Amino acid sequence: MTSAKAKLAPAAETPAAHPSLRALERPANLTGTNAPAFGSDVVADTLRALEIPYIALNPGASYRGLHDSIVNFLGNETPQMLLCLHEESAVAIAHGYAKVTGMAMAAAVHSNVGLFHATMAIFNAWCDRQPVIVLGATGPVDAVKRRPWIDWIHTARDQGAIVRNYTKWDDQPASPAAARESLLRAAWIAGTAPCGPVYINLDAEMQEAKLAEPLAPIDAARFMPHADPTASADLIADAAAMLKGAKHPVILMGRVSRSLDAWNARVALAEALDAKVISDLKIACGFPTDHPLHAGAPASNALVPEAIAAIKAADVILSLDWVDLGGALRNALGGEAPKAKIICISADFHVHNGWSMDYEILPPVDLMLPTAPDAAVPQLLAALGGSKSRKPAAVPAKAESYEPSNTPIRVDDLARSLRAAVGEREVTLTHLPLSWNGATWPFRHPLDYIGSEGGGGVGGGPGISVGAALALKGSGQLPIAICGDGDFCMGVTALWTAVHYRIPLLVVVCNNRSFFNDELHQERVARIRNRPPENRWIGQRISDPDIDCAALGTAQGAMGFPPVTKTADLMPTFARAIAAVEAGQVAVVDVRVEPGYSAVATAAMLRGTEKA
Ligand SMILES: Cc1ncc(C[n+]2csc(CCOP(=O)(O)OP(=O)(O)O)c2C)c(N)n1
Ligand SMILES: [Mg+2]
Repeated sequence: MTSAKAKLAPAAETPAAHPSLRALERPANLTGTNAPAFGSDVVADTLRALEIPYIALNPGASYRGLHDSIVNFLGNETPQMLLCLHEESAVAIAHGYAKVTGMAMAAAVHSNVGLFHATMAIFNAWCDRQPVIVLGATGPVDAVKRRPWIDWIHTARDQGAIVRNYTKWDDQPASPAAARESLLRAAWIAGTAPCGPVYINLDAEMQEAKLAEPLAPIDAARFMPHADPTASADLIADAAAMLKGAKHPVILMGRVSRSLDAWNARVALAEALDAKVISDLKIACGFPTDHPLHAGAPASNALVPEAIAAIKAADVILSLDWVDLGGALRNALGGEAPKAKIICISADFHVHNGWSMDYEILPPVDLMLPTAPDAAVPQLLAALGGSKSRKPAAVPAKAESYEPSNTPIRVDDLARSLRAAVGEREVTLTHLPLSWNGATWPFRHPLDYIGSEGGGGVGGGPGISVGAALALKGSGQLPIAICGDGDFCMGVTALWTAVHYRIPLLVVVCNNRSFFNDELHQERVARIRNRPPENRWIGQRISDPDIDCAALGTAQGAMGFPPVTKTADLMPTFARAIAAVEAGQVAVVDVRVEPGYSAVATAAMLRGTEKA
């Protein structure tokens, strides 16, 4: 199991520490002081001790002390600043970085107002159980030190309250020594499973005051004890015995790491058990989706019929930290209690609270292993006597051939053309739109797909993708974000940060000129009420004028490819865009798709309206 300590790998060893990026925005005429002289120097020094590679930020006077310390005391290195045009993208970038690396980088947001902007992205990271260290500021807390007006409106009694319900921990340290301890604790808590965002609010006065005396040095690594949850040998043995006796076992593939070893262990476990495996596009891929044991396609907003049939037939269900186990059972079985015995591997309950219902339905569980799948799967495999020698499954060719035509574009055409254009390249899908059909793009490696935004907050796609692309820079992996037009328009300015810091990324806008998901909701309500469903588009369509998404990309400095309206034009456009990304650019392709979701997803959203 990875310890919180191991997750804090030196910046130089992370894929993000790319020399071309580090060469940017070098401060001039540094005085070369190496001892912290101000409160904020201590904060900066601690970020360095934690080997935080980047701090994505939008600036503000509340943390001008820290800003100065990072630039002029640290020399803008470890952490290096990544300027963002919106706090939501600053946090989303840190979130995307964590999704790929499993490690926290920092984001800094100004006072209460910057934090207000950051909230949705913090919520997304919270629901996605990803570590992010959010720094903020307030004050001066001492009222006599405040400037008139602005310092007063930007000081709040309990600023952490804005995000306390969807962070793992928050603090407002009152001295440099307390700030150092606070940062160490924050990094440790954020990086200990179940991971999540943390928030530290730094008093402006504390940052700007001269240090009265130097702080005694500390060894940051000693404050990061390994604390990930583990399961006892007895529980592992009980689970192995239940699985061994199963005739129709099913594995629900939930939150797991991006480790290839852990991926291989899950494949070995499924093969040893001959278990059907079910996965979901809400979460990063955890198992090859075209493996013969994978039941149908991964779920988009609904389980596919093969997955439902597998759950119905199951005698033992093993949930590997599946998001919403109770919901999956209800989807498959209606209200019926499952006949299958349920083994749940999850430590998620440690972060459940009374405010956010992201803990979902309370599921029936016959055996609980309160740990993370990455730790338990190899133990289970060993208890089962290792992997079964099984004829390896025939692996289909990487790219299927696809014959385009002159017809309007459906989302499946976009997927097939993009896959064909990508060919043999190693690709990471950093985001997928709600309209995606999981059958169109198989996942065969843990970096093939990093999952959704977590909290269902539309607008997270571009920022998360920039953060993921930052983590992948220089790795040889081609990052591709496929965003709905609604998602893209809300988060597009994150692309400026990617262009500015030379972070290559391909963004494909799946542009149906609508907040289409909600058209289906309006259709549902109209049908139930016996009202005209044809009005579903009003208040939903983003047309007249259509948004020029390529131009929005160009405005951020990206290479914009004007609207593609025919399937025949998709592949050549994607080929040019991929070439641009491989040359180091950010490319945006605006694909005008026909509104519509897959048959399974549409049926799920309109279910129950047939008789009206
Ligand atoms: C911040 C936020 N606002 C609104 C919603 C409600 N919502 C859910 S899906 C959706 C439509 C998103 O549009 P787009 O990204 O274009 O995807 P499409 O549904 O068209 O495929 C909306 C508005 C949300 N989930 N999050
Ligand atoms: Mg749309």
